[in-house]
Amino acid sequence: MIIFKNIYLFKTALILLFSFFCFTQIVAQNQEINYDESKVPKYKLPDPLKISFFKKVKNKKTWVNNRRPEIFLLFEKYVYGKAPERPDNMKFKVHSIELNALKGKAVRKQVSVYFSDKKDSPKMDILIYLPKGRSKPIPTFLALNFYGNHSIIDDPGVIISKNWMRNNEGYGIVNNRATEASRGIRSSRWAVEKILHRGYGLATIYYGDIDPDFDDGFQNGVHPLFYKDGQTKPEPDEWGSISAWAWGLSRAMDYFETDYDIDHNKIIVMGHSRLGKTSLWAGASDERFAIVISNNSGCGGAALSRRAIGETVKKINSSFPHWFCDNFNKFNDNEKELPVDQHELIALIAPRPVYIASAEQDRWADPRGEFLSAKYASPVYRLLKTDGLATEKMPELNKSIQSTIGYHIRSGKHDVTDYDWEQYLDFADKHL
Ligand code: GTR
Repeated sequence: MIIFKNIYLFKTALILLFSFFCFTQIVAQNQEINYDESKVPKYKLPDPLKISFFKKVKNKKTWVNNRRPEIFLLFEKYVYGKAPERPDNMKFKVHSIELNALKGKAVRKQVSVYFSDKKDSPKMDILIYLPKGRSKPIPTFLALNFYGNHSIIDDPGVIISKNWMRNNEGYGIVNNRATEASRGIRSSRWAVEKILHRGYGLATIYYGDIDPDFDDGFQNGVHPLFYKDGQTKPEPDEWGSISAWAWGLSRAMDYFETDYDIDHNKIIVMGHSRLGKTSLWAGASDERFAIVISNNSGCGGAALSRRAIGETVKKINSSFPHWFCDNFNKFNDNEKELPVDQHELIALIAPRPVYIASAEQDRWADPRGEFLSAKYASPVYRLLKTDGLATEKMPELNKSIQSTIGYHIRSGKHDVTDYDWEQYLDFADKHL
């Protein structure tokens, strides 16, 4: 009886001890997240226009031939990871063309891109809407989506994605698969009619077609296609999921180059949140994209890493170990050692127009850090004879800056709204 009692007490003590340990861990984790501007560590950003300690980049030639490649390689090696070239045996298949989609307002195409010629090759499906009755190739927005092509609009003609998807009962996603109930569930984020009405096309791809967004040690998605003999996961400087999603955007661009209805010289790559990080990396790594748009991209996107406010490098690497390359872990709680910061990612897009959008309540993404990246990329844009960002101070809410680096901070939360799309359409009108 005494022994029984002691074991019982021992167990209770263990449970209490364990609960206390978990509690302190949670408190410690929450304390790590800083939202207080006065607690941002003192930081010094790498200068995109300094080639070494002594040498300044003074002209376009040195930027293009020396400094830009240097910065690009650093991002590739330490942040996103190196992606392979376009596969030689890639195939496109146009499945359907509907000339009277959306009550006769649009042409709808659905195209598959097969990443290899193997029978069970991974593929991605591109859904394309183009305004009707245009005689010239159409400038087109390209954006990845989170819940399948069928989720962006309630159009019964869109093929329902069959791939793995994060469960979400409210969105009709059951057992990690989309259902009929998923049609149009994300339509509030896609101003399809507005885009078409303004004379632009819209192309979208489910990002999970390229790499499903969970950490499986890179066994699914496109990664295994490129493993060398005996390789089972990417090397520390090879592509994580963001780099793979960006690579997929470039493969869509390969298709656009073959489609005469689409103006492949006027492709605007846009993305929200993790897909905003992706659109920036796509724009930096593939200069065929004419305009790049980042909507609320935050840490690892437009926000400066060294500010360590809201989401930090350590936090993002522990929540999403598959997004960046393994080398990025070296900078957990150690942002000052990063050989680059995110203003240089924006600079890699120069002189092409880039638009960065923040949301007031999206403090996790550090709106101020997103603005500062735009600002500190400006010297490179100016060196390349554009106006860069035409303001020194963060603009007031809902006021769009439409210089070659565009920026706004909208009221409201982490989201994509019609207001955001209206600014992007004006920006495209102005700069294309
Ligand atoms: C969050 C993540 C952010 C952002 C966001 C999203 O959980 O911390 O970096 O990417 O997800 O993509 O919706």
